[in-house]
Amino acid sequence: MTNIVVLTGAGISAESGLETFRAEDGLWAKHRVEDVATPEGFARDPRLVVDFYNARRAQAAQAQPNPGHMALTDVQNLPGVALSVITQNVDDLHSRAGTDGVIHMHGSLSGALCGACTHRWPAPMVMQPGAPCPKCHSPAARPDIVWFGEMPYEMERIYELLAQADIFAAIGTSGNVYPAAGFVAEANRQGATTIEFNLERSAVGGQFDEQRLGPASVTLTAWLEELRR
Ligand code: BJW
Repeated sequence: MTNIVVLTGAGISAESGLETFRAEDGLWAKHRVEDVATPEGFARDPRLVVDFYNARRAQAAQAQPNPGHMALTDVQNLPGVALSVITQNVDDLHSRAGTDGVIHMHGSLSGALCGACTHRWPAPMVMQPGAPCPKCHSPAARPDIVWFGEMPYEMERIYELLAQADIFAAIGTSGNVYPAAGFVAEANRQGATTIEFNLERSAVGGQFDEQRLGPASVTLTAWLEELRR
């Protein structure tokens, strides 16, 4: 059995029409990260933050999985392969492409989280700031998203997967945000072969054994064919 662990970022969903963060015309060119992706920003102006995620939830619901997402599902279904997908993305395009067991380390647009008691429940399409938690009734509903300064989800499980990986692949991520940007170093340390799929070399690109440059829809489809042989 070949254990493959994949880390995906905004680039894999770009061909589905969803904006990346750090492109010249990306999300961080239009919104101040301190305002919309930190707990302090949410405390200052919950309406601004909730509206930002309401708009992105609506966009993600309109988007469709692309051949890059599909190729990963096909890799997961190959005999002799165990594929785990860790995504930094908050859209649900991997699951809608049929990939199982996706780890959403930065949370999900489909979730709501109580800032008071940490209860989680499915988010409505349009969240309201100050909505009550269904469990503790505090007016503390927020999007279930991991903001800067907060601990990403399932870190213990992720490091267990990296320790068992024969191949680690990072797809469509700029390597600017930690701890995800540190996974390649950990996979190298554990002896995995490391491959980067991106339009260009990322900030941590020099740490990978191999680079596959081009749109993920093309490079992942080619990788699938290679693994099939
Ligand atoms: C294509 C393509 C195509 C385009 N095909 N490719 C100093 C040093 C080290 C760390 C830190 C530090 N100071 C602070 C930190 C920690 C901080 C951090 O990393 N900051 C950096 C900015 C330096 N990290 C955190 O705070 C994290 N938590 C943490 O560390 O907890 C530990 C802790 C907690 C408390 C106390 C002490 C310790 C949390 C990080 C949360 C990130 N959240 C965001 C927003 C929320 C989610 C959302 O709104 O969607 O997550 S930020 C944003 O960046 C989002 C993304 O998931 C994340 C990564 O972005 P990604 O996916 O890489 O997108 P882009 O746009 O950057 O890149 C797209 C790539 O695709 C590009 O390379 C393109 O070329 C490529 N591409 N089309 C293939 N068709």
